[in-house]
Amino acid sequence: MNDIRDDAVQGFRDTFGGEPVGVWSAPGRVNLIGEHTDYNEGFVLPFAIDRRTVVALAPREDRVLRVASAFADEVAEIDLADLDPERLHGWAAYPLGVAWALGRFGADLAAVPGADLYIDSDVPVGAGLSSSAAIESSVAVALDEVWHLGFDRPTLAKVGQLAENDAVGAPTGIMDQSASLLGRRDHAVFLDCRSLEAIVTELGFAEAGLELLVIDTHVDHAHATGGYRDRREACERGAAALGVSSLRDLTVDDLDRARTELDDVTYRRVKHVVTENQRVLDTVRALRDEGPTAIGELLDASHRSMRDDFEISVPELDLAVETAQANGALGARMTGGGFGGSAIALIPAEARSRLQVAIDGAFAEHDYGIPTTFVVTPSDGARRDR
Ligand code: GAF
Repeated sequence: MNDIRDDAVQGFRDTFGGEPVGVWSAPGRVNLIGEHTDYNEGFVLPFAIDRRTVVALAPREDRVLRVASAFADEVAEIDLADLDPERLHGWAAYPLGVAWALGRFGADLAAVPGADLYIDSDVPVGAGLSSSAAIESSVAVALDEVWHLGFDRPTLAKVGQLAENDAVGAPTGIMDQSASLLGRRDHAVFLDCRSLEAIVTELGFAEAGLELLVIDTHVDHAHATGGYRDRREACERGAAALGVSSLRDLTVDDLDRARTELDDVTYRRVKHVVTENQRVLDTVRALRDEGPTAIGELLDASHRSMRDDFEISVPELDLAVETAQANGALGARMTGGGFGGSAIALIPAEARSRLQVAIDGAFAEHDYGIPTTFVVTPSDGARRDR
């Protein structure tokens, strides 16, 4: 099998000539639980996966940034002095947006050299596994090092988020970049999105004979527009109507009052976030006290909440979840922003092939496109590889 780092180096040579000075990489993520809680200053529990985006980079003599990738035909080029969200378009807005955002966080972009970057990735795009955060995080650690900036990981996560919000135009939270930068092998990142305190939490899937199966439905999702933005606005509306600065300030004990004070739709959006925060805390406690076999029902409840209250699931995700649950999964839920993308199922390792057959069969029966199913393992976050 090809090593994606070799591919990136070869791509660099073919595109720019010469050799990169180094290769950096950052993973995609799966969110185990805690959905649409990050921008409500709540709790999330994602983990970095064994699919990575790789950046081969060399500084230049001049002040030009050039980015090329295996998944785009053109080489994007811009002078460092011209970096501005207005001028960044297409996929290049992710890496170049990071360069711009580093400047917004205090890097002196007038004092750094230009660079050539070649990007390759085996994080599936559009699967809800944060291929975008993987680009942002890999570019962030690479530029941070070659430009001698010395930002810590939580700051680089904010840099990636700013690039995504302002250069790409997607109003997303801090979860994905945090998972990609802070992930650790066999661990999840328990993040308090208000304080940004992160605790790496042992998962112990392998010791318990479990695997985490991803079911990529291939239903397209996009965060820049539509439902994601709408849900975020509903949460802000709900918080304002209930007199709190964010939904983080509410607990399940506040839901009776919320029901009487909010319209039905806003109430259900609020209810999802408030109960989901509690489920994250319960999952962390269950992992610690009983191990991963104890978290299945929490995953199932999270999915029901997203399907019925937050209304961000789609029939294909529901089918993936139900089929997994009916065929031996301990628990299953959609993961990520919703409206498409992937579901995850926590399964006994020996059930994997039976489950894959069952899922393919169910999708064929419904005339849905056959999903891609694969196992992911909790992996290390962004790093320099060479
Ligand atoms: C997307 C966003 F990028 C995250 O910030 C988060 O809000 C997630 O959807 C939903 O939990 O991945």
